[in-house]
Amino acid sequence: MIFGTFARSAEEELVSGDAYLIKEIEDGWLIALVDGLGHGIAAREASLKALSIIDAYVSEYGPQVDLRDALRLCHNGLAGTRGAAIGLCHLDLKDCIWSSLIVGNVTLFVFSDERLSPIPAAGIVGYRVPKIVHVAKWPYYAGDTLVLHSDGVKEDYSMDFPVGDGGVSVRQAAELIGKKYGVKTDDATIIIGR
Ligand SMILES: [Mn+2]
Repeated sequence: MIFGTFARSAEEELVSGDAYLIKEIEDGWLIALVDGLGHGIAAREASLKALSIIDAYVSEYGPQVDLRDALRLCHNGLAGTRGAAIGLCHLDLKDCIWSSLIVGNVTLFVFSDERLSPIPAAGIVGYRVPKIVHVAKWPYYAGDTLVLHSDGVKEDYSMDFPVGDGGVSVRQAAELIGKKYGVKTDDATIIIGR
């Protein structure tokens, strides 16, 4: 997989309350996007804390990651912070399976044969998350394109340009969408992988 990203803070802020991680692990990838509640320094504090928890967990477990365990660790670790929306995605290239878990306003979709978009669970990591959070799983096919973005990027767009072979690069695609659909009043982050 090759990834492209676009990230910028809300117009009136110097730092972004969004944070992301794209980590190559044995036989796959772990991609995480965290949107700390609100924006500014307190939001950034929450998102960076979540990110360091996820990074440490994934570094330890590698391909054996359990997204529910990662969520539980974040939920406990974020107590006392603003809290955050979190999107976690694991691509297992050995068994060719995507897994994802999302709590709050983070959007994930994968362009495969069709457009797949797992439904996020309601909640704020650090405050309240449902007892059981669904982990979506579906097959990976070579050429699948992943798009993961925070709610600072408007959802009402279609990806009306080709990515990859003969089209724009994932980096260009992330920048195009981020600039065109980014909301000025919120931190905007988008990750595209293919
Ligand atoms: Mn946001």
